[in-house]
Amino acid sequence: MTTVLTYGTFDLFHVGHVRLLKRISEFGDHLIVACSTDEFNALKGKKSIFSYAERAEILMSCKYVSQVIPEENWEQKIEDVKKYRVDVFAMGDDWAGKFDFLQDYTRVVYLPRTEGVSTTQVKEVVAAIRAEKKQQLVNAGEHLLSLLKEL
Ligand code: C2G
Repeated sequence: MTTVLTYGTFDLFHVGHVRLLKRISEFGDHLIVACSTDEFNALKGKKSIFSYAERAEILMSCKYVSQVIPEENWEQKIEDVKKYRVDVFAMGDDWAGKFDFLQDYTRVVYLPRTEGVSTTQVKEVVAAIRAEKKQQLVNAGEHLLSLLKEL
């Protein structure tokens, strides 16, 4: 069995995440995703929309993923590589070079990110839609008030 390991928050699961998991799953036959816990996200300065349990459930529903474990700190990677007998550690290339220290323990691969999509962008689109809907309600309310004044 060839085991691949990756780490991430994977909030608002999108096609960038899917394409990364698909590509790294092709390096082996057992892909482990270390999903950032809510507590670790806070350390990363991130607040995810979905909880750790929900993000882990979504990841497990992905056909490329064999196993999900919690990512609780920055320091667990060497231990995880040893514990799970990892053959390939892979991340998107926004992390290129950051985990080269793992080369003493396993193969390290960085793959190109999928451009044009990110969890932050999804949040911004949702926020824009909500703002537009709110403005529509305000406009409708003002229109109603003007009609009432004419009565
Ligand atoms: N990713 C990608 N393309 C995107 C967005 C993300 O390939 N459009 C990749 C990232 O490069 C990363 C993985 O998907 O390898 C997960 O991304 P995030 O959920 O943003 O995870 P991140 O905050 O980078 O956490 O210890 C490592 C950290 O936990 C990584």
